[in-house]
Order: sequence, then C-alpha cells, then structure tokens
Amino acid sequence: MNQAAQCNKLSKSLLIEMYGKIVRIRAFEAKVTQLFLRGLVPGTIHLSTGQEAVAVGATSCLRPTDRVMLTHRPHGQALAKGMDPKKLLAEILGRADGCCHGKGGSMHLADPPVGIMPSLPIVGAGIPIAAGIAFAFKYDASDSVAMGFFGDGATNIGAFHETMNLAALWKLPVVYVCENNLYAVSTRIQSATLVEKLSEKAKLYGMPASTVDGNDVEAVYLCASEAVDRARRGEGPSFIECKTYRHSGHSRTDPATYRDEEEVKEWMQRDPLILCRRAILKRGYLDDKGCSDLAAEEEQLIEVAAQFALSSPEPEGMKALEDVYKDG
Ligand SMILES: Cc1ncc(C[n+]2csc(CCOP(=O)(O)OP(=O)(O)O)c2C)c(N)n1
Ligand SMILES: [Mg+2]
Repeated sequence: MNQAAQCNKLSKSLLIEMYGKIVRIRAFEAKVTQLFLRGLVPGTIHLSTGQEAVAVGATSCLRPTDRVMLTHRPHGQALAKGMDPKKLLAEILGRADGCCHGKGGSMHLADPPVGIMPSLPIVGAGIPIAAGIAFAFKYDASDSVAMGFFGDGATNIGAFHETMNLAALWKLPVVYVCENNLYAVSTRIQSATLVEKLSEKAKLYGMPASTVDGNDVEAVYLCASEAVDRARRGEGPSFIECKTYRHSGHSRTDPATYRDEEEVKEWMQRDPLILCRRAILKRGYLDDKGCSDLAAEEEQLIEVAAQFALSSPEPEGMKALEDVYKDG
C-alpha cells in the first residue's frame, strides 16, 4: 500500500489528538523560552521546536506501560509520552513539584508511571539502556515495548552499533527512533558520516529499518505502529530514521549561524504543525475555527502549567540527599 492510501486510514480522532499534542509541545517550549529569558531556568535548554511530529507520531502508538528513553532534547518526547506539563515545567525550573523534585532539570527527566525512564544527556547513552529495558520485558514474558530516541549524531558512537547488533540477535522488543535533524551541534551530518541513509546502518545488523519524513506525523505514526506491533509480537527490534529539522540553534546559546538561510526557509515551510493542520483541514476533520479553538485550549493548559511551576517552592536543601541510595 502506498503512503497516501495508508494515511487515509488514520482516524479523525487520532489525527486531531496528534495535532493537539504538537500544539501543546510548541506552546510549552515557547513558554520555556520566555521563562529562560527571564532568568528562571537553571542551565541551558535544548528545544525540539520543529521536530514535534517525531515524538508525537512515534509515541502515539504506545501504551502507558511501554517505556521510553529520552534524549538531551526531551521536552516534546516527554509530553508526547504523557508527562503532565505542570510536572515537566516545574522540573525545568528546578522546583519541588517537578517530576524529579527539581533535581534533574531539563535534561534529566523521569516519570515511570507514564513509562518515562530516567534519561541522560550523554549522547547515545539511552540506546543500550532501551535494549536493557526491552530485555527485561522479554525476560518477564511481557508484551510491553521499549522505545529509544536519539539523534543522528548518536548513530556514530560505538554503543549504537553494539546495541543494534545485540538487539537484533536477541530479538528484543525495542523500537529505535532516530531524530535526524541534519546536525550534531554545529557539525553537519555529511561531515560526520558518509552513510546517506542512517536506516542503512541498522539494516546491516538484521532489523527492519526505514527512513521517513519526520515532519509528517502520520508517516511517523504508521511506521512506528508497524514497528511496535512487530516488537509486541516478539519478532524483534526496528529502526526508524525520521528526517526533521530544529527551528532554532542546538541550545539557547547557539545562534545557528552555520546554517544556510535557504535551508532554514525550506524546512520552515515544512513545519510539522502547519502540515498536520493542513491535513486536518483538507479532510474536513475540523475547520479553521476548530483548529484554532483546539490550539487555544492547549495554550491555556500551558499557561496553567506555568502558574503551577512558578508557584512551586524551591526544593529544601536536605532533600538533595534523598533518592540517592536505595534503602536496605
Ligand atoms: C558523549 C557525549 N559527547 C558529547 C556531548 C555534547 N553534546 C551534547 S548534544 C551533542 C550533539 C548531539 O547530536 P545529535 O545526536 O544529532 O542530537 P541533536 O542535538 O541534533 O538532537 C553533543 C556533541 C554529550 N552530551 N555526550
Ligand atoms: Mg542531530
């Protein structure tokens, strides 16, 4: 079946739900930026603005009991998997009501009840951990699935190759989602690897691997659904390369002057939020007002999250010593 025919099979409610999530992530990161500029965010932040369709499409076919490993660019992935924006924003501000009680900040998130495992900002570190989570699922004869997110840059590290090999060999129930945004900090992908399609790297180890338009939430969803179903059936891992683009620099301190203006313009025209809204309008799932009303609801949700996070207290000093060692 070709992709256009498959896309028509997505239900109205699913596409609208995914649009809502994209809008939520976009509004959330706009709020984080505002708070950062007011000096309220400790450390730096890595925004996923422009890449939202990857996180939303990939996680929308997961169950709450499935588990994900996030990256150093995790806000969208966390919200898409179901983290409460209030807990996430409070964490980013280092407040007591954050998902890690303010100890983690933007890059060290965890929320096990919704399947978000403690994540690390070390590039590629989540790749073997996702395989470990999948190994545990298999060992327990559970039909749950692990999903590991990482960037294009991470496909050049040793742990990526070792893990692809073992995950395929052991038929682990894991889905790897590569956010190929064409850059690792300021290094353009062509300066880091001669492999043009990153999916080829995983295919070599004996697993199904595809390259999809990461700005098309439906394409990501369809590919991820197939991969998740396969993992649930016990048939092993899959790899999905999602071609996408970040709207801003690597982090807040990066003006991204190494990017060509034309390239930026082209990708901005393929903004995943615009593409999803266009698909909804074209199919008559919602009209313009319907889309705007939904967006306004999501924006309001983020306003409420901001008020919650800003009124959350700073953690007490002694709490820093809690959750460090396991009792007994
Ligand atoms: C092991 C390690 N080396 C270097 C860094 C510094 N660093 C942080 S993000 C990053 C680039 C990662 O690029 P990519 O995997 O493509 O993810 P993206 O930032 O594009 O989402 C680097 C080098 C790090 N965090 N960990
Ligand atoms: Mg990258």
